[in-house]
Amino acid sequence: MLPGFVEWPGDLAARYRERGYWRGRTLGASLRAWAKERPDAEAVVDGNRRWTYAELDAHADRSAAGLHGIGLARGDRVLVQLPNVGEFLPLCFALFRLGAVPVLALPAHRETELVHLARLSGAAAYVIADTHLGFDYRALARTVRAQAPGLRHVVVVGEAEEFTALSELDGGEAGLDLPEPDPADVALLLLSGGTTGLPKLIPRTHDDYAYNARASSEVAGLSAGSRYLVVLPIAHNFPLACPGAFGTLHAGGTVVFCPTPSPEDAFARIERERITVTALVPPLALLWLEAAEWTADDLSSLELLQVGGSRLKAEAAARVRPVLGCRLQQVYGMAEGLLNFTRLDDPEELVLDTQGRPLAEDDEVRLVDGDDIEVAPGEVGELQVRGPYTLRGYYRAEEHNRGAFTADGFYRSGDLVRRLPSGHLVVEGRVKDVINRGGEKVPVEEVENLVLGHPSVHDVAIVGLPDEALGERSCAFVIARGTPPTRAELTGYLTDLGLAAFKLPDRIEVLDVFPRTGLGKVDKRALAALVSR
Ligand code: OOB
Repeated sequence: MLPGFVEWPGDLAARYRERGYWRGRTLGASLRAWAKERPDAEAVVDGNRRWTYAELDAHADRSAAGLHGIGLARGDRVLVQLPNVGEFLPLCFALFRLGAVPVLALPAHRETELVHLARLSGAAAYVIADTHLGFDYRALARTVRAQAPGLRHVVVVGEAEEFTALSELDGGEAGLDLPEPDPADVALLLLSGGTTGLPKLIPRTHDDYAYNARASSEVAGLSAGSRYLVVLPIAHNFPLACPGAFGTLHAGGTVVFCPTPSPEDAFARIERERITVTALVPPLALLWLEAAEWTADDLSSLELLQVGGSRLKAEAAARVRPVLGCRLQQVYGMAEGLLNFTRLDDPEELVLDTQGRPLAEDDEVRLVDGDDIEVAPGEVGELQVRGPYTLRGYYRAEEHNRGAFTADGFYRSGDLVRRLPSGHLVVEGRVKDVINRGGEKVPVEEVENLVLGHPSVHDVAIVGLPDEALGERSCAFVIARGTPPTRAELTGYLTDLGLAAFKLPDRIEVLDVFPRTGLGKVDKRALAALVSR
């Protein structure tokens, strides 16, 4: 097993196998089986490029051979930072077949995150696109490599400059006979939304992630006729496997990549590719609902819209069917594992007003108070969970894990949740300090620490403020040292440090002192109230 991976205890692992959650098949072998079943069916579409299942399978083999050729081997970690491009899939399956472990960074991440991820994962290689939406990832790779010398290779989709082109690695023979990785071992590392400081790494095994994709595919009603549009960044758990790309391939359907989430790009593809299903975060769903009112594009092929990542308001939920002409499925999930879905046959009020119920019968969900005691039925409590696809520990984070899990192995989600008699959950808030900016998670402590480095900042407290479009927006309350910094100065400073744009404070307020709680902690509630007044 990958050193640093926290395994499930033996009795639970045995139960998950016995009950058919874990089937002992790697993700690489799954693709082999799908390709055997339907070699000529369309698997992947990116613009005018199309791969059948057989082509995807062969492409993954060639990439595996090429990556093996530059010295990548079982257990190596590979930092992957790609936008929504078709190459993402053959690359991932190539790594799965090698037993190398992709670490899935988001395209929005910059120097701060990438250096941290490269060092924490000990990655041997870094895969990027040449440019995307005007940003040159090769320049980023140069900076990252200078600070993370463990990165032996930079592999580029597109124009490689001094680095290695992925197409060059793909060009060889596929006839490599690789030993099959252990299905119980780590297949990939996902990024946490971030609670304290920089992102943590979430190990997902072949067994658990295959279940995640398969069961999600069933609960979303996917079939061989399904055509899934990848709108959210493919590195995120939701479009990757809930059911996303992997769940669509499991069902025998077609995965279509969309380069940006704009209604223009997406609607054109929905019409042209007869898209049946996609997944959005609430702010995008709102944008699509607006745009759909006037679009000339034909969206009639859409059957299902999944929305998750942050709380969808009931009023917006109610507009999905009348405006987009498709069903809504709310999804409350986390990269750490647990997924909740509203079911396709749920009564309307549950679909509109709840965030769904757990995917697996063996998802053990409990709602607790501050002393870890279960709250009374119907009361709000912090959600704790353990189950067949929920992690037992972050990768290489022994100390953090002591606080993030209970003694009996439940993950403390930090979400405040209420349970209805039907088992459906309603997300009411959070106990952890994260701003949920329309599904993008801003780890407050990380940003505060960086802001504190600015010469004109004496102290800072970052708070989420309610926002009509995004749900929450970030406001940095600053106590200045000398002349207070403007927002432009501060965001310029943070951008130069290499911070992702979505983490930049949306607003700056300068104060002389912070309100404090009885314990002397900065009173963030009072800060938020200052602005709303
Ligand atoms: C998804 O995953 P992450 O890891 O980016 O974020 C997880 C956190 C949850 O703990 C919760 O705080 C929030 O995002 N969240 C929601 C929500 N879905 C996620 N809060 C309210 N309502 C919802 N529907 O965001 C994610 C992963 C897989 C599928 C869907 C979303």
